[in-house]
Amino acid sequence: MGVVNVTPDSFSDGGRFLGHDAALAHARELIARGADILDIGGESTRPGAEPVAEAEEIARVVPLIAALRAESAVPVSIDTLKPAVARAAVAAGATMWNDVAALRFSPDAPAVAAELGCAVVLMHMLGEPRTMQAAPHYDDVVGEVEAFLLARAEAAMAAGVARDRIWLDPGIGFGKTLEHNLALLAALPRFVALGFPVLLGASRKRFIAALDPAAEGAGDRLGGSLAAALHGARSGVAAVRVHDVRETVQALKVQAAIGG
Ligand code: HH2
Repeated sequence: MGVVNVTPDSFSDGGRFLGHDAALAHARELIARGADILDIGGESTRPGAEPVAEAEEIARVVPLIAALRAESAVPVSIDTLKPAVARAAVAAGATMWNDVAALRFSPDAPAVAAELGCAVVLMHMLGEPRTMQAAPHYDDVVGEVEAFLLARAEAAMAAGVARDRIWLDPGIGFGKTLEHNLALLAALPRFVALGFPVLLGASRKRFIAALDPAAEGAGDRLGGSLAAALHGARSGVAAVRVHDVRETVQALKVQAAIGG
């Protein structure tokens, strides 16, 4: 799963059009480099990121999804907290809702997921993005994340989401210390054993810099990202959410060929 962010505010002169064109070019590149799924997001979930209004988020992601649908069969996932954005994205051709709030952001989220009938990624996050990294605490991080994910899967199914549409994600970096992230990574086989496809998002995350303080910025975390992706694949995860698609595909091919 290749990450495509549509964030026009990251360009000096702003403007939705620049964001759209750059994101479309990036998406095409990720497809050419071997992505099996594209995860498109119009709102950053980084701690301290500015919230984006619903209409603005829709205006960012829908034209991109529609443009991709017109030229490619690659499945598209919409990375959003908001049911209205998921609805608009699915109408434009997305087939997966990646919700880092696991359908908790709004009360109608589970019912909307059921109605849309798309695949749904339920990710664990402690609290909300603004505060999640403020002294996260667990007595048993693996047990608590597992219980949370199973409870969210139950809530989704109770609202009518089909069991075979549900994916789980332990949420690396979302309200976790280095030790929590490492414990969750080590426990991936336990999450896989729950019987739902597991998505792992470890690419370029800060825990890599914590283990390698010499790393210079998020772009200098490729080695750690590849190590995590290979570990995820060996643990049986169904997909890895990554920025460096070409390098990850190559690493996974070599590991698979060796038979590890
Ligand atoms: N991580 C980010 C965003 N969405 N979704 C899932 N299911 N799992 C993840 O681990 C995950 C996710 C990280 O987001 P952000 O820090 O905003 O950066 P980017 O979108 O560039 O990865």
